[in-house]
Amino acid sequence: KFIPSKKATIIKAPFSGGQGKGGVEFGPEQLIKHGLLEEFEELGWKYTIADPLAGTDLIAQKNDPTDVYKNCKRPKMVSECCEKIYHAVSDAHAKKTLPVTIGGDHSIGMSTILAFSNAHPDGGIIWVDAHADINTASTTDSGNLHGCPVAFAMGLDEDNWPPHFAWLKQITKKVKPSQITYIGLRDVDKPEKKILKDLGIKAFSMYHVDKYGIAEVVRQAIEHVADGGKKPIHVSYDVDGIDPMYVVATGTPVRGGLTLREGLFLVEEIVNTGCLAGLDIVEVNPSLASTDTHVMDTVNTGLSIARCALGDTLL
Ligand code: HAR
Ligand code: MN
Ligand code: MN
Ligand code: MN
Repeated sequence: KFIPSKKATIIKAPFSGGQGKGGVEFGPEQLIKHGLLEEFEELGWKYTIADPLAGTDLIAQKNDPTDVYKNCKRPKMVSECCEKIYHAVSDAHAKKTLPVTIGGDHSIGMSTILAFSNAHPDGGIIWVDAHADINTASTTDSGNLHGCPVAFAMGLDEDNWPPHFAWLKQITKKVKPSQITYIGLRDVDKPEKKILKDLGIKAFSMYHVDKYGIAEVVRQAIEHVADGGKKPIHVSYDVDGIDPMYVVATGTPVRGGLTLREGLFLVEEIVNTGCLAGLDIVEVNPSLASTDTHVMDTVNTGLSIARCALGDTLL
């Protein structure tokens, strides 16, 4: 409904500055190596590829010891790269294509959901994750900005932002708390719980998935953010939302997550509304598994999410 023809822009975001571990920058090339582009072709999608971080010296920036601000790690790197990704995703929306942003760590979610909500001010965001990623620049304990993208996109605690985020401050239309909901939460920091409560953000944790079942949870999520399927939907998919038994190769695994089928079913249901208008697949880190089988389990999970999002059905 919101993507008039099957046209996509694949945005490569080989970014790892939002957290400390190496390897997540290889997510895009691994997904492409193992068949991402062929999925688009087989399912009848036309695509172009954007590479907004090409030419950026990501290694030097990641290792720059001076890039800190209070507790925040690498704010300059995160800000500069996220600005580039924001523009690439905004371009994809302007061309009426489906932006599919391939991470990289989840800090880039600040860019994708801001670009989405500026392109679709009435749209809704479903954030699939073990984590809420809504720490502010002040509440983050780890200092890893991949734990903060939702807070940045909402403009929370702007007064304490590292100065590098001037471009983001200038974007006046921020993501509204009523525009987003979560599925899969099970590791939420204490200050994040307070933010979710204070702002009245609707969140479906693993408790809700167990209690009501994934079908009811995703129905309620679509109801909440997209009027039951009348408004555009962006899915920001952190693969650690799915249980580590399926997704080993990710930076911050938390047991007790979605089964593989629950994780795919929710995408299928969102696609069935015809409202999918943006997708991120993040936190695939091929360096964090001890066997090739485990790497491929994780890469294949990312590929399956994409396949579901592109409308693959057996019947
Ligand atoms: N809440 C923790 C922090 O702020 C962990 C955040 C972690 N990780 C992610 N994002 N993979 O979902 O550091
Ligand atoms: Mn995340
Ligand atoms: Mn996570
Ligand atoms: Mn700019």
